[in-house]
This record gives sequence, structure tokens and C-alpha cells, in this order.
Amino acid sequence: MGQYGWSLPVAASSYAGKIDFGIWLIHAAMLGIFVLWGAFFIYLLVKFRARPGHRAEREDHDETPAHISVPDSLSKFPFAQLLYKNKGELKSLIPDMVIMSFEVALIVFYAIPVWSSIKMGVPDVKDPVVMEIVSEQFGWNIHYAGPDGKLGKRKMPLVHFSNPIGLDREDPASADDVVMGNELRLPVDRTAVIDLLSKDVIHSFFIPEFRIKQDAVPGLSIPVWVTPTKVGKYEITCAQLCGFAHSLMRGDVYVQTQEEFDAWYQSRLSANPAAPAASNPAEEF
Ligand SMILES: [Cu+2]
Repeated sequence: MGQYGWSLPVAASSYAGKIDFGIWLIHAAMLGIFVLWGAFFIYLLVKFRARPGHRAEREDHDETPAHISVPDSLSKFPFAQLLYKNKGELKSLIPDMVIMSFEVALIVFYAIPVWSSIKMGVPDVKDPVVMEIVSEQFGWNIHYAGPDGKLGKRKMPLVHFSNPIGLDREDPASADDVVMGNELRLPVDRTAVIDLLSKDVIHSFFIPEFRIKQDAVPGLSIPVWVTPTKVGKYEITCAQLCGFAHSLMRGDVYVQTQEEFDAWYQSRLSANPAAPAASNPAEEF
């Protein structure tokens, strides 16, 4: 914690830099527009200030100003005539057109490609960290698939305080699975592929340092991926008002080296009641 200063939070995922660049670009453009517009405004205030011997003029738009004669070729096109008569005013739209072109280009050539590279699919990496995150009022259940990369089945009737996601320990795929409450651990520089679910209402999975924010919607399994790039401790927070304890719906994120992560995983696995027989206390009696 304590990473939120005056600027953006620490950028700790592979795509955080791309999102930040878009944010900085917009701010730089807005600053540029503000300065230019302010300078132009001051110029107008000075140039057209009230002075003795000068009076304000106005033209009636319904009449052709005396100095503009509409060409005969436009005689059949009333709208074109109107534009022609007001061509002086149309020039004032040029700055708006420039800004609009910049904004459209930003969306088409930057925002959409970046968005689709993050949101439209999961990168095809070998050996990803596979997990699902089942959100509920008011916490995050993190279900790690373990070394086999396969998530054990979940069954609704098994849901219990001691088994919040209803993990079926009889499914062989769940033998190396670990379920944690509000504790997300990830090895650094390895892609994690996450299925995001909700047991009750809409939540939003938000890790500012990763620049991830994704709604968890009941009935949907939404893929999310991240490649953490900085070892450290971060925070999951719920970004969707989801009930009376929404503000308490948070979790810790630990990005660790692969060795630290493996050691932690082994320690959880041996504490796991459905771990292989040798470490299962129930089998000893
Ligand atoms: Cu929530």
C-alpha cells in the first residue's frame, strides 16, 4: 500500500504502460488546448476591447451580406447557398475539426487496438497460472488450479462456510487446487489467466496497479488476464457498489518470485485437507 501519490499508481503489469500512455496523451492534449484557447481568448479581449470611435457590428444571417455574392451555380441548392453565405463563420469551426480529428484518431488508432489487445482474448502462452476468482458479498475467493492447470469442479450443494466455492474434492482435478479468501498470489513475469465469476450480485474486480477493472457478473464466466511485472504488495478492491459492506470488500495481492510462490503454494497444499494421502490428517486414523 501507500503507493498512491500525486500521480498514477505504480504500473505493475505488462499492459499498464499502454493504458498510462493513453491517459498522459489525453492530458497533454487537454493542456495544449487549454493554453492555446486561453491565449486566443486573451488576444480577442484585447483586440476587440471597447474603444472610443469603434462600435460593434452584427450581420443578419437571413440576408446575404452586401460583400458576399452567391455564385449562380448554387442557385438550385439553398443549403449550399446558406453555407456559402456563412463561409466566414465556418472557418471558426476549423479548430473544432482539428480537435475532433485528434480525438477520433486517438480512439481508432490507439484506444481500440489497446483495448482489444487486453480485452478481446487471452494471450496464448504456454504454462499460464490458471485460476478462477469467485466474488461474493463481500469477498474474493481465489481458486488456484495448481500445477496440473485444471480447476476442480464446483458443485452448488457443496457450498458452505468452510467451502465457499463448493469445490468438489472428489474430482481428481481438485487434488492440487488451493482456495484462498482475499489473498491473491502471483509469480512475477508469468501470465495469469483468470475466470471471473460472481455468486450473488455484480462486483467489479479492480487492481489499480495492474490497470485491471472488470465486472464480475452472476451467471457469466469472464476471462481476465495479467502478467505482473513488479514484485510487491498491491490491493484488490471492489469497484461496483454491491451492498452494505462493499467498502470492506478488498483483498491483498502479492507478486512474488517463482520460488517464493512455489514455496507458498506447497505450504498451502500441505494444509489442504484433500491433498495427497500422506499429508491428509483424516487418512491417519
Ligand atoms: Cu463487491
